[in-house]
Amino acid sequence: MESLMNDQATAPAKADHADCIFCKIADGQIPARKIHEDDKAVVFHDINPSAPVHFLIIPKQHVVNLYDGAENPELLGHLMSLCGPLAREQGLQDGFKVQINNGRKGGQEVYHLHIHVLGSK
Ligand code: IU
Repeated sequence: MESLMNDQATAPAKADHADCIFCKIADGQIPARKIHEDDKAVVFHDINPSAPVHFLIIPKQHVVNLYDGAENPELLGHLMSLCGPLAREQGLQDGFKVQINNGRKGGQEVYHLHIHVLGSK
């Protein structure tokens, strides 16, 4: 457990998120192809898609990953609840994949929590 928790040390400190690109997408400073926005979340098409449909669900508040996100299960539930309806809206009626990369060994490149939703029509 401790070694897993230590993985978060490779992420920028929570207070250091002024340069976080997903915070900038969330607040509109950087443009993205948004498909949904509400008071807690923003959803946009991945800039470098790995599937015909590939979008990212992010919290508006800066959450690093699922280590950090454990503090806010309600927010995690909200983000997850968006997957199905938005997948359907994007034409993925017959199924889709969900992926969350966490920390250095989890392949996380952007240290602002995001849920990948992937599929083909
Ligand atoms: P990862 O889970 O942190 O490994 O994935 C980051 C994803 O964010 C990756 O699929 C990028 O293509 C995507 N992305 C983006 O959509 N827009 C951006 O401005 C940046 C990364 I930087």
